[in-house]
Amino acid sequence: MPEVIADKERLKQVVSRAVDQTPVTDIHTHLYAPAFGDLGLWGVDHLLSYHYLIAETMRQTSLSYEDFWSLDRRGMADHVWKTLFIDRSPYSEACRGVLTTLGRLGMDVASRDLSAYRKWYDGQTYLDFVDRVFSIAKVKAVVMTNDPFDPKERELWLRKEESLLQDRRFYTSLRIDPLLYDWENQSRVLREMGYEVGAAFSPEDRRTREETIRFLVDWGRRMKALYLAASFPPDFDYPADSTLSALLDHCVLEACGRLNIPFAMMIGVKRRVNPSLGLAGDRVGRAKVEAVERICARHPQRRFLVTMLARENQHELIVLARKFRNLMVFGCWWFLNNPSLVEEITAMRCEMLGTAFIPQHSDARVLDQLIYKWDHSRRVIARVLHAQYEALHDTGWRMTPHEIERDVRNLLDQNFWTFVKRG
Ligand code: FIX
Ligand code: ZN
Repeated sequence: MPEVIADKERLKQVVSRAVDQTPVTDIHTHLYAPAFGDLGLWGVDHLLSYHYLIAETMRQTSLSYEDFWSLDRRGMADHVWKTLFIDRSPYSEACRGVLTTLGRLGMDVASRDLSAYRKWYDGQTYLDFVDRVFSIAKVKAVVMTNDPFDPKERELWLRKEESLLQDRRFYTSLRIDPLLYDWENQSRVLREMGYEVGAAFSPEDRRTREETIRFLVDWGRRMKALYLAASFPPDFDYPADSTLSALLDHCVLEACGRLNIPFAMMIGVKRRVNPSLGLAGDRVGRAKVEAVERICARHPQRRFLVTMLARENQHELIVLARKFRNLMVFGCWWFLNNPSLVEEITAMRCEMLGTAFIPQHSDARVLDQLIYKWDHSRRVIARVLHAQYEALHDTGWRMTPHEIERDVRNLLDQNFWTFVKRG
């Protein structure tokens, strides 16, 4: 007879254990498999110079942007460390993340000894470190963000495609923002690669349309992409009288169909509000959920993985997901990846979508960040799920550990794979 959970103490134990131990598929990261060489970032200096921390540092320093950017990686890390960790208490989410990471790797964060942390990293080899991070974070697979418009990455794909795909923990996604937002320059890149596209995009131009699809399908196949992806500004509208809307209708979704993969839409980022901050210079804006409604309704055969950046969009997006089975809501993206907001959003999703969503992705840019991003998220997800199961228990319904483990496995891992493979 399988165990039936009789009391609340045991219930709490089972939920915490399931959320803590279940291996995760991290569906959106900016990490790279070791074969990508120095595109893959790791180590304490990269942890400290993460763009989330640069944004926080630049509010608290008298250093000019120019002087900050003229520092080398180590110099930036030193400056962030002094500004945010020594001269002030590092309780922001991004600061605490560095400490969770170093601590879980076995370093003594109470020592505040940055040179000791650097020395610890000097003793690591990257390949072993990848194993160590995946094992501590209990991440079984990550999806990379692969950009054929980045000349360095493109060159690697053209030269050594096979070896880039060898590490089975790193999956690929084909990121296409440059094509959607900078047709003028990127169409030139396509032509250089042998795709006969015009200098302006017009859906009436059959050759340009077909050649763009051919490019997307070729690269989707070359990369074995699990999905195509792009980010969208707050004012994204669909359908609209715009190149973006035409590209989506006539090329991107057609390519997704031919590749039989979903399209991931990350909506609500206004880029380069302060260009002096580099990657840290983007902000959030409330977007139109109607655009998502119309794209899901107009393309019932296509599948959409959607995350929205504004807190204000979360409730509407969840309601929309109840209407469209071709819409899978995922993650608490970027400025939402803070415990208070993850808790609120995850609770709403549980209440309205049951187990049919993907609670989180890490967006890690530095390999080591997998440790803290998943550690912090798991704690919140466990808290929220525990409240859900406790309320269920209060009705008189009784569960087995196996049932709870099944649900958690779906949330942290299988929902993504089922959605990707549904086609
Ligand atoms: O567009 C994206 O994929 C964003 O996640 C990034 O551009 C952003 O810089 C980031 O790292 C957020 O976590
Ligand atoms: Zn991202």
